[in-house]
Amino acid sequence: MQYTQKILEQTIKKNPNEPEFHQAITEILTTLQPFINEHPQYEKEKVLERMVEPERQIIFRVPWVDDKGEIQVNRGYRVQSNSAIGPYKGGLRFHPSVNLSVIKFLSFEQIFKNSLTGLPIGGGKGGADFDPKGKSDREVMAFCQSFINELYRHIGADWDIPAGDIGVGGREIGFMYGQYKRLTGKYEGAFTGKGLTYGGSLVRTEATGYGLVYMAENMLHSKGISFEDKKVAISGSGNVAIYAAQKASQFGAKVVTMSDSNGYVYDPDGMDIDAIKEIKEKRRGRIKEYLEYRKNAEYFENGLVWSVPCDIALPCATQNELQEDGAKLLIKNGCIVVAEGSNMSTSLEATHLLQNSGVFFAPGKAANAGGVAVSALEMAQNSSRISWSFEEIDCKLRNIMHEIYTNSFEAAEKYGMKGNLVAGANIAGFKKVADAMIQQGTV
Ligand code: NDP
Ligand code: 2IT
Repeated sequence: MQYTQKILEQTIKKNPNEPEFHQAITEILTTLQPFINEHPQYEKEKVLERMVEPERQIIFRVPWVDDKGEIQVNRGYRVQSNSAIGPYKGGLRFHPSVNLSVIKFLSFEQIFKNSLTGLPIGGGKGGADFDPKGKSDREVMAFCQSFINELYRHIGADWDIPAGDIGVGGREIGFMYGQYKRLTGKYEGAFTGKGLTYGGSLVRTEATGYGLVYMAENMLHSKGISFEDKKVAISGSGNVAIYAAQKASQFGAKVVTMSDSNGYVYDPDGMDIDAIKEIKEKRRGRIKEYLEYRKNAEYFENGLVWSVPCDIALPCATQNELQEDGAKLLIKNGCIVVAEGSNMSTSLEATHLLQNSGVFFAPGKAANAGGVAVSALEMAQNSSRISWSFEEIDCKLRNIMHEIYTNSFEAAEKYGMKGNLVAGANIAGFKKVADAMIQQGTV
């Protein structure tokens, strides 16, 4: 049996009931085989056996008091997967669907994503099954403080640097940073995505969405086209979706749809991004409230956002949000490019369907790496106690996305899988981490 297949089967057996983790390792290990065949030292050094086992998994109780005076208990996680090329780096997700499988898949993906950025950051991820929806600011603060009362001992500016993800934005990072500082007495860049008044970086808020559009721009350019006058379908209406929509619109495209977990809106005139920001960033409302802003817009409860015809699809909500039914609709409607804003947006079957139908597809670990890349730039600014301008960071971000595209494209081509950015990103991300692990001995 081939080495990658053997490790895949062993790992699935050893970690039962973790479907998201199984999916993530299946995608990576099945595409690495041609590369690993050419480099037998990885098997000899048991690099895959080591990589699929996180360096450390921390699971903890998070008790807090709600506004009624009742005690609530959530479960917190931090999975520190790999520190071969830098300190653990990755977001925190607060959502009721969070469990060990979800955090392990995100943490595993983060190893390769962070390596692709070309910056010195290892892979980690964390979160809790806490639902910030409908909670008061005080409840969110109480939760965040309790979460940090345990997590603080496992993180630090040179050890593990959390950031945002689903349900964790500027408000939550602020509360967590404040509590970290009280407990440790250290004013250091132990988080990224901080507010601009206390060490945050310009462009971090926009970075994932902008970076996603820069990736799609490279993909379109390879076909001799641009965003100008293209129709773009975006799922989600959170941080990634909003800034992807903003940049795509700036590039002359028309964003025709956005969604949340209740439904999607279709706006034939192109989405009004300021209205979405007002609803989601200020009011913390629902996407259907968009109808108050635009008379031609329509709202579809529980509908499939991928049924809206588009040239470019940018899934920006959550894992497995684009399945075979959605992929078939995109193909039927002539979609040219799909780039994942969310991590593992697409099921394995849907990915293959898109690729086999000639849709140019970019996986999240390449396409959404702009967020963590600017996080690494925030860390660099914090350590040197300086801040760069918006233009400077945006320019670095655009270059990083171009490098990720080129490195992924070339790696795929070199191993006989031209145009397969999934394989290319996995190979390019893997090589640096694997070589660093071997050079550091049995780690
Ligand atoms: P936000 O919490 O800001 O927004 C999430 C959006 O996705 C909301 O519109 C939310 O709708 C929707 N959503 C979340 N879960 C589900 C679900 N189970 N079913 C349907 N819709 C859902 O998160 P982000 O924008 O930060 O993150 C979105 C994705 O991008 C995630 O996969 C994340 O891992 C990934 N990502 C984020 C980065 C970042 O810098 N923030 C960096 C790289 C990747 P609702 O409000 O109804 O829940
Ligand atoms: O999935 C991701 O890359 C993130 N949520 C951002 C991680 C980070 O450390 O900025």
